[in-house]
This record gives sequence, C-alpha cells and structure tokens, in this order.
Amino acid sequence: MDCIFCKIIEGSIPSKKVFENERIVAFHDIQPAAPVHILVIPKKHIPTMNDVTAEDDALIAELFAVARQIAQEQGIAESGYRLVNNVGSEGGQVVYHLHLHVLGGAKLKGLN
Ligand code: D5M
Repeated sequence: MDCIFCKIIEGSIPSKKVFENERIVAFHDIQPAAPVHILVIPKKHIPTMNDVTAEDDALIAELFAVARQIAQEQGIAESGYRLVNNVGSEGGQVVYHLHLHVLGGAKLKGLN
C-alpha cells in the first residue's frame, strides 16, 4: 500500500517513535508546528475520520488515551496542549491515514 504512515509502522521509513503497542504508534512530526508535535496513529489503515465505524470505537478511545499519556510524558499536560485531526482536503489533511496531532510547549494561536 502506498501510504507513508503504513511504511512508518512497518519500519521501511524511519521515524522518531515515542510510543508503540499492538494497535497504535506515536512519533515526532517531521515538520513540527509547535515545540512539541507528535502524531498518534492507529496501525489499522483508516484513511480519515469519515471512514471510522462503530467497530473502531475502542481503537479511537485508545488513540485519545495514548495522546493523553504522551502529553504527560512530554511535560505539556498541565500547561495545556491541542489535539488536532484534519479531515479531508478542506480540513487540511495531507496524509490519508488517520492521525491525531499532539501540539504543545507554547501558547498556541488560532481556532479559539
Ligand atoms: O498532517 C500530516 C502530517 O504528517 C504533517 O504535519 C507532516 C507529517 N509527516 C509527513 N511525513 C512524515 C514523516 N515521514 N514522518 C513524520 N511526520 C510526517 P495532516 O493532518 O495530514 O495535514
């Protein structure tokens, strides 16, 4: 499959991983938009949030749990951070493999 995040999961493209279990991987974004910018992705290839089904409920809950754990580990939980999921072209999605951006480490602008 021609998916850059699937290649990161299988290890054929390098990444700076900060978390991995049987279902989820997290790694540093290659183009950081904040001092802390980590992507949390399911190993299951789900293109966008529009493709999530009820059968993925536990996986999506775990995605958020891992994001919360990473925020703690990165030291941004107390000061605050942002979780972002871009959906489709007008939502700014570039990589069509579901991912949560964990952004923090500075006062973030916009969207509020
Ligand atoms: O975000 C896609 C994000 O994926 C964007 O912030 C860059 C990041 N990206 C792209 N290629 C890589 C690799 N190889 N390693 C790490 N991060 C990467 P989107 O929400 O789709 O706009």
